[in-house]
Amino acid sequence: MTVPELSVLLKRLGQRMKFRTRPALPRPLRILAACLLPATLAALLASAPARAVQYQVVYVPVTIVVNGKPVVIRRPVVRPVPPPVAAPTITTQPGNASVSVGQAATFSVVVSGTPPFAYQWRRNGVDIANATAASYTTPLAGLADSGALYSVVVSNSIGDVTSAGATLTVTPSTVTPALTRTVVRSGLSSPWDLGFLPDGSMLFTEKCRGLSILRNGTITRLFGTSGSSLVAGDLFCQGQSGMHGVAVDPDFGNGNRYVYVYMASNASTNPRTNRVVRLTLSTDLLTASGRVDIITDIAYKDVANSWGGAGSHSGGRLRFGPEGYLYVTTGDNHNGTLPQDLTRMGGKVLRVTGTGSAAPGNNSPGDPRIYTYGHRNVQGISFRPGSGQAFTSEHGPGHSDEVTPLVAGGNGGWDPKPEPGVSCADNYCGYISNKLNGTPTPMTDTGKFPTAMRPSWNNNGRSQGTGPSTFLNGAQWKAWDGRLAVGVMGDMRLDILQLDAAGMMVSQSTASGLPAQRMRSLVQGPDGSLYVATDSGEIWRVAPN
Ligand SMILES: [Ca+2]
Repeated sequence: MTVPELSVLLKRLGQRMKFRTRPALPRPLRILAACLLPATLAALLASAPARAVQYQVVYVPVTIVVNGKPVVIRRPVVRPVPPPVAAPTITTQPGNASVSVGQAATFSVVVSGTPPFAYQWRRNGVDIANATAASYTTPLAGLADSGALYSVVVSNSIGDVTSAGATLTVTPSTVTPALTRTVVRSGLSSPWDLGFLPDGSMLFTEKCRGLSILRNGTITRLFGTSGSSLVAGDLFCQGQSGMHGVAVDPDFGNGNRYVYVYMASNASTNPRTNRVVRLTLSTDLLTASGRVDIITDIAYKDVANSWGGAGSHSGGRLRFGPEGYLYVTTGDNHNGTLPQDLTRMGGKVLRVTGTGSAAPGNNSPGDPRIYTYGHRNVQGISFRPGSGQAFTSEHGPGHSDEVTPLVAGGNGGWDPKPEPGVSCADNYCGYISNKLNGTPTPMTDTGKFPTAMRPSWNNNGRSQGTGPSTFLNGAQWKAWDGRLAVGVMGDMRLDILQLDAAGMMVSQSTASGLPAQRMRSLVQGPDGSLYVATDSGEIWRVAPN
C-alpha cells in the first residue's frame, strides 16, 4: 500500500472504530480511541517521498477503562511492510564463448533476489582467485584452455545458487610467432638438462661435472664432482654417459625441497649402472644434501662392443608427469635383448613415485616400474597440454627417428636382437637387419608386435639425431600453442610438430631465426619462454613474440 492509499484506509479505519467496541463507546471515548491511532501516522504520511515503501495496518489489542470497567479495543497500527527477501535466482545464465589463441573471453551472469550479492567464479569447479564480480574475463587463452567449464556461485544473506556451466572453446591461431633468442649463459661443459624451481631459479646439469643452480646471475655447484656442495664420488663420465636429466619435485614449493638427477654411477660394479638420485636443497638453494638413490639398476653399457663405446645409449631424461609421477627414460646399451626384456631397466620408460616405487597404473607386463618398453634410446619426453599424455622422442638407427604417444604398458616395437637364422655382431642388429629378408631392423616392428605403439612422426624415415622434445604451451606461442618442439641434433634444427587429436602428425615445420646448434635439452620456463641447452655449452632463452 502506498502513502495515498494509506490515507484513504486510515479514514475508513476512523469510521470502523465506532463499531469495534462493545458496548458502544460514548462519543468522547470514540474521539479518544481515534486518537489512539499511532502518533507516528503523521510522520508516515509526511514521508511522501518514500513512495516505494509499502505499509500495512495491524491491529493491536488495547485495554481502556469505561465506566470503571476495562474494555478491550483493537487499536489499528500502521507499519511499513518489510521489504521482500529472497535468495538469488539466476535470470541470465553465463553463455558459452569461443575465442582464438591469444584472446580473452568474458562470462557474465544476471540475478534477481535481495541484494547485495556476492559472486565467486569457478573454472572446472575450482574457485578462481579474485573473480568476484558479476562478470569474469579470462586471461589470454591457450589451446589447453579449450573445453574449460566456467560457472559462478551467487550468494546473499538468504542463500546461494550456482549457475549453469559455460564452455570456453579456443580455436588455433594462424600467426607463427617470431622468436627472440637471448644467450643466458655460455661456456658450460656439455650442459645436458634444465629445470626450474618455483622461484624461477634454473637448475642445469653438465655431463661431466654434475648439477648446478643459476640464481640471480650466479652459478652454484650443488652435486657432482669435486667443488660441488655435495660430492658424488661415484659419478663418472664416459662416452655418452654422465650426469643427464634433472627434475624438480612437484611438491618442492610445498616444502619437500626434492630434486632428482639421472647419473652414471660406479657405486655398484660389474656392471656399473645408471641411477636416479634424489637430493634435498637447502632453503638458501646453495647446497644439496640428503642423497637417496631411488633407482639403482638402470642398465649401463659397461664395455664397448662392435657398435660403439662404453656408455652408449644410456637414455637419461627425467620428467614429472602432470599426475605427479616421475618418468625415467632409459637406453638399449647396444644390447639386442634389452629393449624387450621386462626384467631389465634399459630401453624402457619407467614411471615411479618420488621414492622409486612403481607408480600405480603402469599396466606393466613385467617389472612394475615399467611404463613402456621396446625403446631404443629415449632422449625426450613431454606431456601434451590438455590430455597429459606422454610423448617420447627417439633417435633412429640410420633411419626413422620417432615421436611416439605412449600408453601404459605399451611396446615401442624396437627389438634389435637377431631373429632365428640371422647373425649380428654381439647379437645386436640395431644398425643392420635382424631379419632373414635383410630389411633394416624397424624402429617399430608392427609385423612382430601388431599392437606396438605407433609413432606420430618418423622424420620422413630419416635419422638425424632427434633428441629432446617439449610441448609448447600457452597463448604466447600463437599458432605453435600445443605443438611439440623437437630438437634434431644431427641436423641442428628445432622442428615444430602439429599433432591431431590422436597425437599423429599433421604438419612439420622448422623454427627459423635460431643458429644451427645441437640442442640437448628443451624446457619451457616459468615465464613461458623456451629454454635450450646446447652441446656448444650455451643456455638460451627463446621468447615468442
Ligand atoms: Ca618405436
